[in-house]
Amino acid sequence: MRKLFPIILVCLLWSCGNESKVKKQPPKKVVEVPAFNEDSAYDFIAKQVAFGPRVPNSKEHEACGEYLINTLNRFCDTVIIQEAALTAFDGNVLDSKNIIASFKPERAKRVMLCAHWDTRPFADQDETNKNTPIEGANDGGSGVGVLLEMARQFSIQKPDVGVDIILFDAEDYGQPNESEYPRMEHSYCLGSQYWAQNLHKPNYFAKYGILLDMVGGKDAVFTQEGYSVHYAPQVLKKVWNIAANLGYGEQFLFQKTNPVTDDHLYINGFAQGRVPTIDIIEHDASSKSNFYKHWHTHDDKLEHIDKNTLKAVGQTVMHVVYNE
Ligand code: AHN
Ligand code: ZN
Repeated sequence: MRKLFPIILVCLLWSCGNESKVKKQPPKKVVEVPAFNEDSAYDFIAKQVAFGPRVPNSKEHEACGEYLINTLNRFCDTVIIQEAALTAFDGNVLDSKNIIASFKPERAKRVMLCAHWDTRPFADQDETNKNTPIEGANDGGSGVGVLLEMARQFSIQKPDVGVDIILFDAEDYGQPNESEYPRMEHSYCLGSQYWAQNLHKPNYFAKYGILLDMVGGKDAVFTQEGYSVHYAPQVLKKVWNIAANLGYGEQFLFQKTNPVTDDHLYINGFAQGRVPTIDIIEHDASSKSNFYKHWHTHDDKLEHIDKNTLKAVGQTVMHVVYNE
């Protein structure tokens, strides 16, 4: 005991010293995060699907665009429409609209949340009717549905940080693998490519961005996609840790997978990474594309949308935003 006493004394003093160090730090504010409503998100997807396929230059696309603008105008402080005529791989000139809806547009500290709202004009991954457009409940509808529900929540309780919700157009008019046209590089993501070269505000800046793509599949899992790991590792860690803390560790896997050419690639590529952006996109190791199993087929339908997946993604991203 006589030998141990000085050691115990040193330990006690050391732990007291540590405690006072901890006390000196400002108390971390606790933010009440509202509950993301997956029924509402689902309804926002159903509403889009009801317009029919949202293929650029179609009347369904036009009508859905008008609905999205009106809805975001109800929830957000400002909505900017970025119109562009974009030439696709087949020579068609697509009348496209990037829809940019903001909360606290004057705030310097901001985050960017995005998805694409157009749907694919072909079902080139299907066995039949490869040349007719898909419904795009998951591919197009789900990301937008989750973001509209988040906008509704933000309108009820405003986050401290400024938020920009960007719905990109002309993402999914990319050249099919079997195509008679000459190969065109960068044929996907035309809307986000345009935005990256023509920012909706000069010198636009956000602390980081989160892209949602195919976030409504049943039993979907989200892995750490290659470009997200490369361009925005800290953002990825933050989001995946929050998901795990909320109990969504089964959906958000700490596993790195191959890079995917998606809107975030072009966002990350502009102006030396002004907005480091991750992609939350389903990874299905058992499908041959490694995407959602109904990807670019006529089975990408509302009936395969799962509210549990919408909830996991929506609640996680809401936690990220409200704690910023
Ligand atoms: C490619 O197919 C090259 N990239 C996937 C981007 C995408 C299409 N996401 C949804 N649809
Ligand atoms: Zn697609």
